[in-house]
Amino acid sequence: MDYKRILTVQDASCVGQCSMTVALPIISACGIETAVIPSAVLSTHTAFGSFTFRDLTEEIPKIKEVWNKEDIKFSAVYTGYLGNKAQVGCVKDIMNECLTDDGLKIVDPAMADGGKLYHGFDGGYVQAMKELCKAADFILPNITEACFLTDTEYKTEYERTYIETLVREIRKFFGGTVILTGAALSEGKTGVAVCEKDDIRFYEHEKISRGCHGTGDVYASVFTGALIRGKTPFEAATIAADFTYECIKYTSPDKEHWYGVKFEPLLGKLIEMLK
Ligand code: PXL
Repeated sequence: MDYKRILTVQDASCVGQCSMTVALPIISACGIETAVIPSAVLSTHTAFGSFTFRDLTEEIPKIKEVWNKEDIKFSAVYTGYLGNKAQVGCVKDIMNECLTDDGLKIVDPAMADGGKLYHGFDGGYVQAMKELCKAADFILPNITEACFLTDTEYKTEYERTYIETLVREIRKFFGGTVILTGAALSEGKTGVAVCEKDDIRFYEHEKISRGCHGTGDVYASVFTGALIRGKTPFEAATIAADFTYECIKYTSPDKEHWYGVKFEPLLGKLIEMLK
C-alpha cells in the first residue's frame, strides 16, 4: 500500500489529553491517515477523581466484519489502553485479519506507571497483555509495565545493569523490538533503551523533574507515525523522545495543567523533526 493507513485501538477519553485525543492528531501530523477503534468512551481518563466508562468491546468484532467485507487493510495496527482483557483477543483478531502482508503490530501495553497498575486493571489483564505483546513486532513499555510483563521487582533507583537485564528479559519472552521508555541511566537524565535482536542502544536526554500524564501516549504515537513514515526504529525512538521532552518542557511551567501534556502547539515542530 503506497498511501499508508494506521489503525489505532485505544480509549476515547473525552477530556484528558491521552489515548485517542493524542494518537489521532499526532499520527495525522506525521502525514499518515489514521483510523480508530475506540475501546471505551470515558468522560476523562482514570486519574481524575471520578469518571464515566462505557465499554465498547461488543462493537469491535462487528466493525472488523464490515472492514473484511469492504476489504479495508492497514499498514500498521497500534494499540494503547484497552478497556478490558476480552479486547486483547479482539485486537489479535484484527491484527490477523486486517493488516497488509507487511503490516506492523505495535503494542503500547498501557496499563501501569509509577510501580502500579492503572485503576481497573488486575493480574488477569497483565496475563492477557503478555499474550498480545508476544504477537507484536514492536512493544513500548515504560519501566513499570516492563516489570509487570516480566515479573521483575520495580525499582526507582537502579544501575544500568537493571535496565539491561529488564530489556533482555522482555526480549526473551517477546520476540519483537523493545523500546523501553523512562530509562534513567545517569543523574539528571532520562531516555529510552531500544533492543532489536540482541543489540541494546540507549538514547538519553535531559530529565524534567515534573512528570505528566499522557506522555506514554505522546511517545508511542510519535514513534508509530515516524516509523510508518519510513524512519528506522532507532530514529523513530529518538524523535519520539525529543518531541515528548519538548512537550513536557512546554507544559511544566503551567502548574494547573496536571492531567496531560500540552502537545498541540508543538505539532509544527514535530512535522519539522520528521523532515
Ligand atoms: O495515558 C494512559 C491512559 C489512557 N487511557 C486511560 C487512562 C490512562 C492512564 O491513566 O486512564 C483511560
